Amino acid sequence: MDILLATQNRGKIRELTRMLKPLGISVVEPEEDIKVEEYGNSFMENAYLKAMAYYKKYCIPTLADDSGLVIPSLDGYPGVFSSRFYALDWGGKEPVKTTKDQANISKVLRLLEGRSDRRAHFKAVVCLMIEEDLYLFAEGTCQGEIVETPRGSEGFGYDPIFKPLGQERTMAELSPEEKDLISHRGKALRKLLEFLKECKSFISYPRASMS
Ligand code: ITT
Repeated sequence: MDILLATQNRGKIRELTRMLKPLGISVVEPEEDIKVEEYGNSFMENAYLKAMAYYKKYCIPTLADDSGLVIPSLDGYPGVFSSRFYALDWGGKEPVKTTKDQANISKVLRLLEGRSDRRAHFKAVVCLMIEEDLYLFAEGTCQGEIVETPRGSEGFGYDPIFKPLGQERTMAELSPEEKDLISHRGKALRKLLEFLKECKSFISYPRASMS
């Protein structure tokens, strides 16, 4: 089975590929940068918009991921704005000194300065579009808190400031395999794949019993 990854984010491509490949699924990376207007108000809406835009171009089963960091004490921000939080007026724009990820992190740390409630969770919604009118969603979350100083160099995005619940290390200090086991993306993807597996055994059951 070939699945197109509907994303331009290298971190997501790395993670999705390493989870899908061992299952015999070959991953197709988009050859061009498809611009998707992510105007949805939820991760689910945006995942659908991305899956649809890429599916229309390639016409093969397409997997999109919309995800982000939710911080209750910041009214749920960065949320669906996670990738461009640094540029939002909300909370004040943050200058990009090195990378956008770095600017996003600096803004979160600035806004949380002096706050005791540092709870946060990552959320991912994956959308597998099999045909234009046949698609599935699955959701995964990972609870944790925001540390005061970034640590670690694995992963991407907000990983250096996110410490998952029950861990002493930040997400960026975990190995790739450790992250996949507990991450929002890992949970959403496994849920989707388990459902597909169950569908397959459900559909093959009557045929098997007839032979
Ligand atoms: P595509 O739309 O092309 O998939 P994107 O990076 O713009 O790429 P999103 O709109 O879903 O994707 O934004 C997700 C952002 O949330 C991402 O850029 C990170 O800043 C953050 N994020 C999501 N998952 C993360 C993870 O596992 N670790 C750290 N940060 C993450």
